[in-house]
Amino acid sequence: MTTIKAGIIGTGFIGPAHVEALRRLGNVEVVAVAENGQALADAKAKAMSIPKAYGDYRQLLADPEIQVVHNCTPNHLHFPINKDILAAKKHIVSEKPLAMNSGESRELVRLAKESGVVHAINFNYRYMPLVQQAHQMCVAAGDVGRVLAVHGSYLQDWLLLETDWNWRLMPELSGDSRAVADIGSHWCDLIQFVTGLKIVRVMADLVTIHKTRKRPKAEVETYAGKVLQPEDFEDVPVNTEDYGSILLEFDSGAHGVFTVNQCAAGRKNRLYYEIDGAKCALVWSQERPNELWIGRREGANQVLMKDPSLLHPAAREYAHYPGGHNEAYPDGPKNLFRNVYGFIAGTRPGGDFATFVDGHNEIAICDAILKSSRERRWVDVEY
Ligand code: NAI
Ligand code: SOE
Repeated sequence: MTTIKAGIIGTGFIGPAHVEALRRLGNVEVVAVAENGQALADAKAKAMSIPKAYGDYRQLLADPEIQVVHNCTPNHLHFPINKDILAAKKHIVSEKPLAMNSGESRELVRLAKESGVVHAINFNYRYMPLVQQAHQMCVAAGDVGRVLAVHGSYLQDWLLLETDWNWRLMPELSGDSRAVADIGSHWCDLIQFVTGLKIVRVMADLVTIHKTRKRPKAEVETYAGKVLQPEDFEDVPVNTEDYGSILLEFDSGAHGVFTVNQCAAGRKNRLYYEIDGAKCALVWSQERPNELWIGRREGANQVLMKDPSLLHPAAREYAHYPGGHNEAYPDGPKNLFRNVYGFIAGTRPGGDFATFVDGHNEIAICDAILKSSRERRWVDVEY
């Protein structure tokens, strides 16, 4: 088996998750990381036993050994760095959201098509076994029947307190939308993937719960282990949404609604959807990823536990362990990267991973949601 060489730009939370997932594939070697400065790059490369460390991502792009580059930097760097990766003619896996607005993401789709490289975006939740099963039940097998309505939510509590702080609270780094762009992006991508339907119109109500937050005056890392005092903070106005509820219309005429909230106590990473079909309903929650609830009118409801022997054949290859041996968050990116690198290696046909087109589609929805919230009316999505 030929080994494919990869480089990772950005090694905060998600960068190391990419490294770990790639290492589990067996045919990929992560040969370099790039960080914001040489000292950080050296420290992260050493911690992960990665041979090369670059203090500027452009050095990584100039490295002829590297075939695939993963962009795991904060949102404002997705557009410029993705552009440079494409110009360097490297295959690319970008973190979401693809860019800061649909003008940028449209441009990236154009450049990706021109460059001829393989392009993918980490909508990781698509690749969990029971999400694939739900997709098969809705789209391929016809088990669910016509989708009548959809609802769901993506709830977290890590920004519940006014003292919670992160770069995602700064629009210049994160974008004009926060909760919708950060987690609503996953929900919209997932519901469209599972149902095979496209969101065409939205009506949004976005709310900033904490209009002012208390930002630590020094880098949060430097406070590790220290109990913060009132004088350690400064008041900062916040303009992006903590909470949003969005009515949806799909291209089939079906309607739906979802809520995002990053101030929902006790909910850690609860991506949840419920699909009401003409034949049955499906419910899946990211916090209980090994269970798929199937609701029926004419018979008993069921909970399908993840077990490869019980899944549709096309979903089975996303489940790597027998029933009762649970698979979860880290397995989503691993399955995605298997599909992407398999396509690059010529061992898979492609068509089974989210691309920059999906990344752009999600941003077009996000732009429409922002417009709808500003203008207090239904808005068509302009893809
Ligand atoms: P983070 O803040 O933990 O990490 C970002 C890293 O990028 C930091 O190590 C920072 O030093 C580095 N960086 C900043 N400027 C850089 C530059 N010029 N060159 C190289 N590195 C640079 O952020 P986190 O949580 O890892 O998020 C990164 C991105 O990944 C975000 O866009 C986020 O939306 C996405 N994400 C996606 C997830 C998923 O499930 N698909 C999960 C978490 C994050
Ligand atoms: C923070 O809200 C975050 O890490 C997002 O950025 C990810 O995309 C999501 O998967 C988990 O939560």
